[in-house]
Amino acid sequence: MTTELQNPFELKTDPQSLAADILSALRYRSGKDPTVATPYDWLAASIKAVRDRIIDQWIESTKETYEQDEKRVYYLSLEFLIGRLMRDAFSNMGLMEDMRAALATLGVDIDLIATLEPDAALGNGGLGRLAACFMESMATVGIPAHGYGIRYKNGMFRQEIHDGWQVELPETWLEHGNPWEFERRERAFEIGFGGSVESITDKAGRLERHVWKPQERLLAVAYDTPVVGWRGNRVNTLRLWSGHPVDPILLDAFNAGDHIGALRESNKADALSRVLYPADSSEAGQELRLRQEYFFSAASLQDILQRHISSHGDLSSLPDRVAIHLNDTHPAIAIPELMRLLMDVHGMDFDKAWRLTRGTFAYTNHTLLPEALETWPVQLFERLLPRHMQIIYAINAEFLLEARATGNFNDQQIRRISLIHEEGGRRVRMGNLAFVGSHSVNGVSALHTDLMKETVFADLHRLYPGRINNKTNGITPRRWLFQSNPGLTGLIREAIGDRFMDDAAALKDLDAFADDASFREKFAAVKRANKERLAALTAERLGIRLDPSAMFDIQIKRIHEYKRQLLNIIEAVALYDQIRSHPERDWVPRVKFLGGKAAPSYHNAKLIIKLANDVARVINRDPAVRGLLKVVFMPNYNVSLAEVMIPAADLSEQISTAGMEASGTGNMKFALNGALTIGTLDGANVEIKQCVGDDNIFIFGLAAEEVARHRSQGYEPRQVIERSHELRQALAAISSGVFSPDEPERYRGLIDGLYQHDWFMVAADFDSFAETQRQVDALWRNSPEWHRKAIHNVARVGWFSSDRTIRQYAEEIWGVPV
Ligand code: 26W
Repeated sequence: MTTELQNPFELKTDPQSLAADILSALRYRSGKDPTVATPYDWLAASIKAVRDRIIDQWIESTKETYEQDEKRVYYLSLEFLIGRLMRDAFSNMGLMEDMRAALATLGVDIDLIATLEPDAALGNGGLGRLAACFMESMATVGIPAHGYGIRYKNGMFRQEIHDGWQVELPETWLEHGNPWEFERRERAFEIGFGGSVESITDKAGRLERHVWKPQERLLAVAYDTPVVGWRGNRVNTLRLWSGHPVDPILLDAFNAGDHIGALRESNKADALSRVLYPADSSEAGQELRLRQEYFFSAASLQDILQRHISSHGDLSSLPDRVAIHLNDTHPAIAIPELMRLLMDVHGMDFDKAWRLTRGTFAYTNHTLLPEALETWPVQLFERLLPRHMQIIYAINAEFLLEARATGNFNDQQIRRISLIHEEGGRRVRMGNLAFVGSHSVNGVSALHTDLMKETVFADLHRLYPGRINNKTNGITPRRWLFQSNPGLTGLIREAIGDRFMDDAAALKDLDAFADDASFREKFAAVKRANKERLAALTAERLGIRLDPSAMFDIQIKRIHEYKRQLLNIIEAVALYDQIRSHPERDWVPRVKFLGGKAAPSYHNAKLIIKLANDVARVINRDPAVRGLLKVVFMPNYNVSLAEVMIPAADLSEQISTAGMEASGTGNMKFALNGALTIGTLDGANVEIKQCVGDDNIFIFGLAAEEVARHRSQGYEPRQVIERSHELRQALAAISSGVFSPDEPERYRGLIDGLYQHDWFMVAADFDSFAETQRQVDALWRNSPEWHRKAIHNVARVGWFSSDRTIRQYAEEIWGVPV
């Protein structure tokens, strides 16, 4: 029997009580009264009023987990791309309307203060955003989970566009404090680096154990943020680590007059959680990055083991009670770290430690791009983490023996699966380490998982068949429909009731309304209103006036050659040329939006941003195409901007070179908000097509196996370009400086690359893309048909809810009941 203690503090949630609590928070926590309160004060007070209600639920959730002795999930990720939290939390707690009313009685507009909340941009792109969607879904479906990451003082950089070029500026998201987080000073763990390894022997001289004596030490201090699930059912914890010095100030040095040297430790510790690496694919091969990876993995493991021991006493039951998930290889160092803790600290032998470790870890791969597969120089590893390097060698010896014993691996194949890459400077392969140290390895779309089996992990898949599995990505409908598109959400509720709000698959009921003319009109009116909102934002930020009745065609994502923003821009140039040459034709008015950040060191990506801006300037000024074509590069693309742009899209551009986008999740967000997709058969596009039906999506271009065949059998882009008049003209214009009269040679190299190798198949796919765009135009002219298809998209993508994805992880990987 459990004794149900009533919470004596239970807080009321009517607008009057909320208003009273907002005033109380303003007065007693910020020391302000309404006459002097700034909008930031109102924001903080509002958050705190709701936060108190969340805490009640938070404590309940934690108690439940302990009492019912449930298996816990730990999601380790170097990135959490959260965005704003206020709307999310208010809406999941069911307090949005009451808070709106409460604030209104105090003369405060909730929508106004909502825009003051900074984005928590602790991630680069898809991988980080997925982690944020997963955190929300784990709380929603009721899984006892913790997210672990780093509390970066500077998250993703702010992008400004100066004269068309990307300029990176630090984003100071903590400037006004962070009312969502709780600092847990007492939750601090020591982290070491460097030093040496001692072997302890018994009296007979037999090796007893190894002891790592690190040379540097610092503290990881926890900061907790509550994560509220839908309808406030469960509240989980996102625990982010911050680096702190063991000795904040070296007094001896200070007293000796070395005032700067005295702060050395402090600065070193601070550096660990200073800034997010802004690279989402190219190798971030710097020492600080490896230090960050170890720092947060080691802190998280100490925390996890401590919690496990306090409730279970002994580590033998670890895999039965704990699932640790590795979001890509960034936390893969946790594998040798757990081995070290089990062997060197808890005295287990290698075999037992290895069994427990493999039973506990699971790994998700998010990319097949060779340059994004992490490897670290053995030398660096030995210097920073000498004991881990020994353990990696031991793991390697063990598993290569296993591979040889099968008789299925020749020397060359053994070299390929080894954890150590031996050619040209020895390096540790983190992907292989994550693979062999986990009981499950998953891809993020059906195609990506198949390609994993056929390419990067082909040999390891042969050795451990059954370990690779697929978990197609998903998105949370709370943020990406309910909060970002209240108009559409309201319309759907009117039509099919509220069931879809708890089960996204129930959106299916909307299918029947696609043939209902009056519903289609209301659907179109919602889209129109969302487009007006985006047009207003564009006017405000860029001074560009847009006609909301034009087709809004949007490509927003990180700038990368494989994502092929260049293909999109070249097609815009070709269209521009066509409109000028044939003004008499019946052109469909279009606004082409682009947005996204380039890694600061990625030259071509930055050049593509400049090209987008150069092309936009010329086209937008040309009276010959006025009202027919506009190009807009939206600066500083982030989660909050996505929330405005996605609901306003008519056409979603998902045009990566087939085989290169692991999944994509923007593709899902657009479809859920009623945009039609133009895309390649890549990533999750393949499964979106299966769900929405072939007639409700525009597919073009080479398939993945055709891309592979082109690459292996020799592909001559020059010949392709010679054959396509439109493409040749567009490339000639860009290459000769039509869009860069101030520096006519600016794009010569970029375009020459297309002639010479065209690795990303821009030329190969151009004609197919352009032709498909004209089919898009044709459909646009038939507005009822367009909206019919758009409604089918909304109705049929419920499967891409991250609740579904998380349930699959829980059942098929973590062994957690849902
Ligand atoms: C070494 C630096 C680095 C940093 C981040 C390498 C690679 C990454 C990530 C794997 C990049 C990423 O965000 N990948 C994206 O993950 C999404 C979620 O699964 C997928 O939808 C995208 O297709 C994939 O590009």
